[in-house]
Amino acid sequence: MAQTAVSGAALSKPGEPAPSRNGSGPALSPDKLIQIYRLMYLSRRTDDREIILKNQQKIFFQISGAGHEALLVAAALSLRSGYDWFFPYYRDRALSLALGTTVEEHFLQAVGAATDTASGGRQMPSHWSSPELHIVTPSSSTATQCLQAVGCAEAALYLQQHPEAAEPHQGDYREFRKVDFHGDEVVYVSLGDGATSEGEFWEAVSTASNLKLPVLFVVEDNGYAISVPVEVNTPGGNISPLLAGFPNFYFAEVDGTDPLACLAAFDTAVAHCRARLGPALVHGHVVRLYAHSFSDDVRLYRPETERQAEALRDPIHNFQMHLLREGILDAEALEVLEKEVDEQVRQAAERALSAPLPSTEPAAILRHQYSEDYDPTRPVLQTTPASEGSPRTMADLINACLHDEMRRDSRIVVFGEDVADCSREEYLENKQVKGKGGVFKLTAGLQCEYGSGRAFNSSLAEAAIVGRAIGMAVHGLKPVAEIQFFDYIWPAMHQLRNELPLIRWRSNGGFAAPAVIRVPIGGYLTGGAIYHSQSGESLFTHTPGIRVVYPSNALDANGLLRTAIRCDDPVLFFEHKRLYRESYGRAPYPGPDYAIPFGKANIVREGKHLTVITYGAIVPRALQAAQRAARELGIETEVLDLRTLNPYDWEAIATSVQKTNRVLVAHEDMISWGYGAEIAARIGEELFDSLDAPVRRLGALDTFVAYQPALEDAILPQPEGIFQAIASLAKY
Ligand SMILES: Cc1ncc(C[n+]2csc(CCOP(=O)(O)OP(=O)(O)O)c2C)c(N)n1
Ligand SMILES: [Mg+2]
Repeated sequence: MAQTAVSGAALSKPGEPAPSRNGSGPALSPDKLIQIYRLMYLSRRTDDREIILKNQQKIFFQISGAGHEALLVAAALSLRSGYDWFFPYYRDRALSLALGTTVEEHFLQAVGAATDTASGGRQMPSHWSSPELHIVTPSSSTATQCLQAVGCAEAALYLQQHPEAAEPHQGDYREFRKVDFHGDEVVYVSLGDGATSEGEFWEAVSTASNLKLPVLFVVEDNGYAISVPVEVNTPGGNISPLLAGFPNFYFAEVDGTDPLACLAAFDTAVAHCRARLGPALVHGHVVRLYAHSFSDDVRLYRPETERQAEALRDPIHNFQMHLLREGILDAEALEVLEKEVDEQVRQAAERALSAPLPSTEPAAILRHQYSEDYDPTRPVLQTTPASEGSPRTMADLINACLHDEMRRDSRIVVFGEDVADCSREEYLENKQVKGKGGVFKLTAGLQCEYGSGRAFNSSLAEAAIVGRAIGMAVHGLKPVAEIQFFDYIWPAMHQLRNELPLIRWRSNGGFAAPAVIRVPIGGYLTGGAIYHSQSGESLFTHTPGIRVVYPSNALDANGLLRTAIRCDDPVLFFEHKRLYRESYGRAPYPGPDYAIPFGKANIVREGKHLTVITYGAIVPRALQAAQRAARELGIETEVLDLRTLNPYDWEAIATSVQKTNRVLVAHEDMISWGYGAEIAARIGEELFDSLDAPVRRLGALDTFVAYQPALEDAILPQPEGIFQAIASLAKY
């Protein structure tokens, strides 16, 4: 049950600044105060040196944390490096340094060195990443990190309740995904005032509140999002009062240029999260002393007067004055400290400038796109089906695979919209209801068997489903999430395009997010219409870093889902809705270890006159057309079911085309820019000498699927059309 809301009562209310340490908190030692100043100054000098390097064209991008230092040093000092988890914003240089990244590492990323520990020259500067320090590789997308932090915090709670899940295991992804958990870790995530307008921020706050997750949100409010002032982004110009209604939170609004006030707020916020009372949000009012980035000219939208007023709030200058005034440092000691830091920064920059650059060999560039440890295409993964009992549908065998794998691997959690049997557990316990288990019933019984902690309903928020899955996977779990319909995958597109497939590559192998996202897809539903019939797989095969699987029958679905779950890469697993309960392609239960390697096509019909390359719901339709072509025209068609679209089985394609010399690539998705375009182009390029006819393609009309069944029939490819294409190709 939700606990009573914890607002900022313990320290401050939204809209009111937290009291400074100077007033109420325990006094900090002089050493601590000097440490704070040193870190703040180090951060500023690192920015200043980067700006010089950018002016000299020795680095290629610069974005500074100038003005944010006090807030971020305080945050870092309240948390535990390498113990808590961090999803920082690009302004968080001071946090990153305070957690233990080195100035040299900052410069190595700025020059794009091979030895850039965060990304090997792949990510811009100020995108820190460190597996040891638990600084999770960031993208440049504003606010995507919030949902990932939420997922990471969910994993922290899950592991607290299921410590056995952390145990190592040989033979699947677990061999390579060590789980590092403590039971009371806190997850830090920060963002700017502008980024709070992103829906993903609100999805994250909402989920963290609802699930009482140990997430510490930090809003670094510098009053601008590039040139857009805060009142344009935030109704009323202040995010704190807008957030105040979320239950379970600890809120604090602080002067983010005062490190001591910040420290007091963070100490309480972190304690709230660590005690598992819920999330916290610290809203710090900071200043952006430089332009948004090096490419921005602040004079175009901020008058001199405003900039001068802001300069008076420079946290470095003001804290320096504080230390002098309080007698913590005298002018001489201050000069010594600053000289030391200046020299440290100068030397670090010099070393970074002579660092080796990354290899430009394609193999080196492509490294870490996928797991180097676990190859899901290995032929040895293929096992023989046990074939127990009577034939069962694709829906049955996917459900059976989920049951088997959850039994075998306690790191698996299943979630999505409506996937639970029943969120109100008491209805199940009192046997008042049977339970739903998915709109297609693919997840039926999982909650009843494995508990509500392992199979549960998400909120209706697709970005959150995928973003949370990423955060869980980063912290070692194996999320098997569901997007209810492919047609509604789009809110998650940001996470699916810019995040999930990139975690490993952009961190140069430092992090991985081997989540499985199951997605019912496709049409032929008679009345499915525009929003329950969509295809669009090529949008995802065009995104490197994510495996794309698309089975056409029950046995393949079972074996491929098992490989998807056991492998160490993120997988998009498409399930054709029309095939779920089709009589075509049913199979007996193949046993709990049946698996099929990725990238291995299946010849579902042998033939010598031409080849049809296809997948999904076109497989049974192509078979129907091939049988008719044999019967009526004596044409023997070979039908190749690709089964996985990334990777795909080029060897099988080449072998078949070299045998038949004629090829039709057929799919359900629209013809233009579809998956077949790539396959056809490659055949034209590499197998031209084997062809006796132009490569043909067949797909849906270039439009969405209409509701009226006659229109649906006319829009989607039908066996008749495939038959005609076969006949004309054979004649060519
Ligand atoms: C999703 C997304 N949209 C747009 C951008 C381009 N962009 C980069 S930073 C930025 C402004 C961010 O402002 P704020 O969140 O206030 O952070 P600040 O830069 O002020 O620290 C924008 C629009 C982006 N990186 N990501
Ligand atoms: Mg801002």
